[in-house]
Amino acid sequence: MNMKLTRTLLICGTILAGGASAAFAADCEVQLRSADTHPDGYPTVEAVRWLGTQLKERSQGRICVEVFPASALGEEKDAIEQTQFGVIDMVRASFGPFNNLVPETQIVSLPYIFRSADHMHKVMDGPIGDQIAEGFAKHDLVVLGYYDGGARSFYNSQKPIKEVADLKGMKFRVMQSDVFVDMMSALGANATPMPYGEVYSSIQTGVIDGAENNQPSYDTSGHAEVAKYYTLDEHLIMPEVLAVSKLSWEKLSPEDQALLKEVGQESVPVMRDLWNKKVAESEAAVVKAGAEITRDIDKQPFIDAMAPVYEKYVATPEAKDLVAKIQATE
Ligand code: GTR
Repeated sequence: MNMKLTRTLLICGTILAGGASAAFAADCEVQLRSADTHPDGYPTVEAVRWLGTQLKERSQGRICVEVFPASALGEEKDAIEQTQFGVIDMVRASFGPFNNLVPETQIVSLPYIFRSADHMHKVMDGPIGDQIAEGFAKHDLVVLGYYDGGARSFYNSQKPIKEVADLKGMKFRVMQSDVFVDMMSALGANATPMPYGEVYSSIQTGVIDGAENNQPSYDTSGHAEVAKYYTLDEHLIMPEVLAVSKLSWEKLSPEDQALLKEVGQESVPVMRDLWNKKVAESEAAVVKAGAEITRDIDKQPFIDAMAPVYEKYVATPEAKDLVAKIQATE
């Protein structure tokens, strides 16, 4: 175990043993702690809180969930590891930081693999989503549901990006995943993988020129303040996941497992509804904060530039078959 993770585990151990547990109702037999990188009010945070309310009600007050927003339990990648170890019970995260750990998440994280959010929902809510859940299970994570992550686009502090050539030589933060490092080099830019919480100051101090994300993240992280050029190239429509630690899952009775799975599934449309509202709100908020949005770009050259990424990640007959199935999903 690396030093940073050990330290995070220790800090979390202290939080969990002390202050946070006081927030749980005394009569809760089972207390589940859920990590999220986003702040209060963000659709993912509020959807898991909704799940907690349902769970408490439907278990007659026996099972409680407390959401720790704003990376209070560590940055996303560390929170995922701690959930695998059972230090944290639940985690809501993007597929990105899972890519290197759970290879089954890679194909659905490829740039431009989905035509729309609706296409992504249809794929993830069907047999392909179930197959990917088996991949998570191999790493001690039980999938409760797949959330929405909108469409990720580039933003930077230097200039409007109108075509692929504009990205040449620029430095962009990506999530800690090889897929996105390869994506950036295919576009002629440089990738700097780093945790979400370091992006604001890295842009501000010029360590990187920009990053990429959906509008709600661009808005709530404050990145729009330091990187005002946002281009709607929508290179990544990718799923997010709400998962439970296998260790926490196994402590539940089969009836409670079924209840948790049920409310987890029910939280999916709740989240997606909150999401659609938030996207509209955030678009207005970033413009108000001074963002300049480049909307009318020709996406085809961006799609074409991804050919080497597809060659690398869609190399086996199984991977090719999966891509064909995704493309054929209506
Ligand atoms: C957001 C996503 C987060 C996190 C973040 C990032 O869109 O919801 O879970 O992955 O992006 O870029 O690190």
